[in-house]
Amino acid sequence: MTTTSTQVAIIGAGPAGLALASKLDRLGIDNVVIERRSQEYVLARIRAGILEQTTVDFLKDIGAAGRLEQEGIPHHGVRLAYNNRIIPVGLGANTGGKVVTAYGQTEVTKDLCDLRAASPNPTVYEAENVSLHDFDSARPYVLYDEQGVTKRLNCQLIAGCDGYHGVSRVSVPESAITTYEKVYPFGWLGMLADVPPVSPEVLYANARRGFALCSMRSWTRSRYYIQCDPDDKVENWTDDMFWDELKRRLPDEVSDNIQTGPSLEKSIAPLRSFIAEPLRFGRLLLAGDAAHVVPPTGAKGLNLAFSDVHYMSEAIAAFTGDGDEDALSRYSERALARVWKTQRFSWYLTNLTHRFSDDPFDQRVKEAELAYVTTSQAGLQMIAENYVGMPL
Ligand code: RFL
Ligand code: PHB
Repeated sequence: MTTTSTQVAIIGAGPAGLALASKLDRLGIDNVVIERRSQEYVLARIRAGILEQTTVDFLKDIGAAGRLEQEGIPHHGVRLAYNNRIIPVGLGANTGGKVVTAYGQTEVTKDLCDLRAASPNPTVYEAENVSLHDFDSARPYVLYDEQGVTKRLNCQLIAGCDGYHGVSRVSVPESAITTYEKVYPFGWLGMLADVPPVSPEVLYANARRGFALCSMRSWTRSRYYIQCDPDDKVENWTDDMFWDELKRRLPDEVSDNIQTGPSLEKSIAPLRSFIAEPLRFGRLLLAGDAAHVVPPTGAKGLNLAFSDVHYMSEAIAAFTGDGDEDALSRYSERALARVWKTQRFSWYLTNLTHRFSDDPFDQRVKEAELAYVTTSQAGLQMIAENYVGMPL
């Protein structure tokens, strides 16, 4: 077995792990990233599309925003649709000028990988049997297999950035962790197609047949979603079936103008709300989907990963620089305060826009709530403030 050491072992090369690695590079803190999959696999995942300003600022700060500044599309508003009507919700107008930016997670990950490629600190892809040890002591370490050889990485801290299905959170003894979970009785069927987006801003539609969402990756590439059965299979949906169902759920003025075309990708994602508390276990810190999952309504998951990394990098700097142990616990408190508020908004918007049952009463109450929040200044402001993201 070969043994090496670093200051921070980062588990996972998704957006949270790569963003943390680059931030630590800038702070002069040594780190190693250990990822289970290949780089090609990581770069092929199609997920989020909407970045809060704080996420854009973070990417600028670490020097990963060059392409984003050229290609990202600012959205000054978001749209809610119900009962064949579209209600624009001004983001800038209701938040003193804040906006969100359409720029795919795939592109963010590529930019972060390119930045990482120039780092003197290593990234290990296709690491097998990753396991975390002794993080309740001052000498934690990580074991993993690389091309059949077992490696040991000694470190001061472990950052668990390995997503919902990762090894970090489940390494914590059950008695030390509290989890909260809500699994929704539906999923999202997503489709990517090279057709111009029908709506210049993200449109969330509550329809009696179920939720639909119109988004974009560029002015020539659209991303659409429809609520589906969580056990449904992509193979059950031809492109024509998808387009037909999408159109049925959108107001006439949208469906009459939608341009259809062959899908580049289709996938089904389950929806859940999940939080693990705290985010610090001795020398192990959790960030991003490893610690919490939000339903995608509201576009918050990726953004939460970045706000965690912002708080975590401050804590790591205080710990490695000044030996400030308390900073690690403050990380957990600061990050969780923002996570719970964001979790609330994602849950709220999911309830407001999705079909949970066949009961017409439920649907009418949602329509009444939509009528209320979209005609009340306070309601519009609440949606806009949350959509652009809580301040750090
Ligand atoms: P990731 O992206 O899951 O990355 C974790 C990485 O860890 C690796 N890994 C391991 N590595 C080593 N050892 C192990 N044992 C490991 N186990 C796993 C994995 O291979 C992976 O590379 O987590 P991270 O970095 O925390 O990032 C979170 C975001 O990816 C996620 O929150 C967003 O995609 C959520 N999300 C959205 N977020 C937004 O902010 N805006 C959106 O518009 C948005 N839309 C979405 C979404 C998620 C979706 N799906 C598919 C769940 C739309 C969808 C459909
Ligand atoms: C996306 O563009 O993929 C997207 C946009 C808004 C959401 C979720 C996903 O709430």
